[in-house]
Amino acid sequence: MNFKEKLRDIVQENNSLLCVGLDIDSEKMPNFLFGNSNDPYFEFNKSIIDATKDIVCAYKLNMAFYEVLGLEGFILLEKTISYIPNNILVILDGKRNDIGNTAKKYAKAFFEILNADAITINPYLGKDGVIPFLNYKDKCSFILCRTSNPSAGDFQDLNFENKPLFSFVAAKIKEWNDFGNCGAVVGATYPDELKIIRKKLGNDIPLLIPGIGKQGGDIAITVKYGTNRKKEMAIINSSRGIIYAGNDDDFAESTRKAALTLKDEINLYR
Ligand code: OMP
Repeated sequence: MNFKEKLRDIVQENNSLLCVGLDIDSEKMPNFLFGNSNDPYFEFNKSIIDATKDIVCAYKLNMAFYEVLGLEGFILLEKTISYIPNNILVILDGKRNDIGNTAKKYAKAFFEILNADAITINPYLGKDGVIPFLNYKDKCSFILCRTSNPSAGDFQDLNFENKPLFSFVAAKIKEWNDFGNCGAVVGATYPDELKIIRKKLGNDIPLLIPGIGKQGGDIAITVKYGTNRKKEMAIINSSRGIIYAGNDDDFAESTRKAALTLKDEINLYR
């Protein structure tokens, strides 16, 4: 089963476009876990997954929060990915890329060694840096198109022939989609840009949309502009706003509540 088939199935099964970001951070996690458990990070991830696995379509693990833990982080990454039920998508967010020969190794590491369903990649090196990822035909590569951060426009909005750079990236994503396995990352914090990109990419390219929750993206507009004609093909991510919803020993219940509220709000506008 390829990525898009798996996405359609889980969106239907859990009736959800919600992706929960497992961006683990000891400064924000419940303190008691560090006193009570000899594997606090895994306990945390396990609790979040158990509490949300019936209401999400994907989990996104941002590599930074695992790499910062060194060897322990890599082991945690593997353990967490293995714990995620097979029907739920695993997105590894590393925003990697390099020359083709090196990109091949990144692609192998993320898709074969860590067994991700999808990854985030940077298009700055052009086509030969992207092809090694796209050669994994059943996986999905979400290509950074218009990011959610305040300085996103420094480069992404630069104008050529009266069009912003991100619209050229969107055109390339469409062009590179020979195997139907390209996706695009577009921040919810820039709805006008989101609208332009969805229109350019059509109905069949999935968007990974972070920027909801802590970064303040509007849910109604995100759903309106980010989904396709069938109100699908958008994976809407929230990390801190969900996983740090509670700090006491009932933190997993708070997380479930926050995830359910967001999932329902997304569905309200579908
Ligand atoms: P919260 O702001 O806590 O919901 O986290 C957002 C997550 O999405 C983090 O892992 C970010 O690194 C990631 N992200 C963005 O916030 N903005 C982007 O434009 C792209 C990403 C990403 O690729 O996921």
